[in-house]
Parts: sequence; C-alpha cells; structure tokens
Amino acid sequence: MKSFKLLLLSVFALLAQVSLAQTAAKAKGAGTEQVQLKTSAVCDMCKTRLEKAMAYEKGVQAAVLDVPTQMLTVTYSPDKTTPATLRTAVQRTGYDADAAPAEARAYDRLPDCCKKTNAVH
Ligand SMILES: [Cu+2]
Repeated sequence: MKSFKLLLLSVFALLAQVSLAQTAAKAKGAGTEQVQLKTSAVCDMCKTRLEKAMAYEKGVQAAVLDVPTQMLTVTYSPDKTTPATLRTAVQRTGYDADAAPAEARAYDRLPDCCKKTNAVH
C-alpha cells in the first residue's frame, strides 16, 4: 500500500513537470529565432525607417536597430520567414545587409543624410 502511494506521488510529480515544461515553451514564443544583420544605417531616421519596414515583413515579431553599431536584431518565426528573406527586406529598404548591397532604387530614394556617403559613416 505504501509503495502504491509512492508510485501515485511520483506520477503526479512527473505530470507537474511536464505541464511546467509546456508553459515554459509557450512563454518563449515556441520556436522564435533571432538574427543579427549588419546594415549601412547612419541615423535615427534610418532606425525608424528600417524598424518600420521590418515590422511589415511577414513573420517578424520585433526589429531593433542599434545605430552606433549599425546592427539590426530581428526576432522572427522560422516557420514564416528566413534570414535570407529578412536580408532582402533590408536591401529593399535601401540599406546594405551584411555583404549584400542595398537595392539601388531604394537607396536613391533615401534622404541625403541617410546615404552611405554621409560623413557620419
Ligand atoms: Cu538616416
């Protein structure tokens, strides 16, 4: 009888652990990934422009550009988008993404202060 109680107790403990693990997985956003892209952004206007453009991208949950380091950190769902797609989105906004150069037409539309020739660079 005592061993039965022990068995029951361990079953409950196991169940509690499983449900805890499931809650933790949900809280993490279940399969969210992050990618960092080096951009050619120079100022706060670039930051706003890029973050807004990324927000419209499918599968993007958050995008934060650090202006001093030009690093764009994107949080995304890997089942909805890929780092390659996100890189293309950055290029289409007029900025370099890692080794990939900005799309010329988008780059031309940027105000002068946001161009790569800006002294801030
Ligand atoms: Cu700018």
